Amino acid sequence: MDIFYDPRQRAHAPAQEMQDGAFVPYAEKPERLDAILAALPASSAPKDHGIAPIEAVHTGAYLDFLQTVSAEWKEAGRPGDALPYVFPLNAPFHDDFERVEARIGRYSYDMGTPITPHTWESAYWGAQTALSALESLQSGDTRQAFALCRPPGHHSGAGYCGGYCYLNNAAIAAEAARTAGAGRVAILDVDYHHGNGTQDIFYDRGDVFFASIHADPRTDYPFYWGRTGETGAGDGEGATLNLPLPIGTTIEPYMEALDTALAAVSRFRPDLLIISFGADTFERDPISSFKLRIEDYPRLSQAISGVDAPQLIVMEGGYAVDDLGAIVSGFLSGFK
Ligand code: Q9C
Ligand code: ZN
Repeated sequence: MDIFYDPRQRAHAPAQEMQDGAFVPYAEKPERLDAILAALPASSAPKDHGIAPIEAVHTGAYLDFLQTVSAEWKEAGRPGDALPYVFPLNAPFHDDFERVEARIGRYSYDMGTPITPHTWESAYWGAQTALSALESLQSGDTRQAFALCRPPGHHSGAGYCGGYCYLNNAAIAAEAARTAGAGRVAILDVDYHHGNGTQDIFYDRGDVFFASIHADPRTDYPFYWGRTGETGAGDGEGATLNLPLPIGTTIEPYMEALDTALAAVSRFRPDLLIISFGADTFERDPISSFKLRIEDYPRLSQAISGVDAPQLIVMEGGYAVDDLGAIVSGFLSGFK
């Protein structure tokens, strides 16, 4: 399997996030990459595919914000990483703010996604990592490729960051594949958390199928997306499938949900399958509550391998740093 990684993804290192009423150390840290890399064979550096494939998914105003808000925060004399505290919710959206606080709330939905002077650089190379892994599949000699992306992407929508995510790597790869001629792309999201950004981006499109297995949003982040009743809209009606599972879920019920998701993916007959892979379904993940074990991960990938399409694996979450190497290498080992 071809593996892609760029060390510039390490530069983004926020100090802390707001959680449950207190600032806590940032869980999505660069050491995650070191732990995964140490368990894998050699990787390739990505090529620079430029900004166009990123602009095909994210709005110009949001991309401008991501590249400038950290400097604006510093110029305003604010301490630490840029972090919002006020959000517009149902207010009218404007772009002419004279306060950095207003601008950052406009493009965020939580207080867990700080922006540092290096966030853009890391997120940019994360997207290029996904695009380069896609390119290796397009050359046709391999059936799977792994993009070791960081920061993760699946909570980021066309015009917002959230949930440690800034650029939606899986969506950027899906859109690039469509542009390059793939008629139908399926995205299977097996991170612990619902992939709300990916769902949002493709919600009204019938050419990109989105299936997600995740913690029930009634009990878990991101809370406001991921119910079974969200099935797509317009041309996309029926092209979104949400399979929420309860706290404490073990491998057997997880496999049942996975079989349901894979049957739907196969019925869609995709030309490409993108897997948003989170290692945070692991039993000792520090912020999550499923009960998958190290030895369960090859079972997931063996089942996913049965889908008749080239497969691009994109790294999302997973925070049990000491176990990440074994989880990811186990997951990759099950692909056939
Ligand atoms: N007490 C990803 O896995 N904070 N993002 C949750 C839990 C946000 C996770 C706090 C979690 C975002 C890519
Ligand atoms: Zn997650």
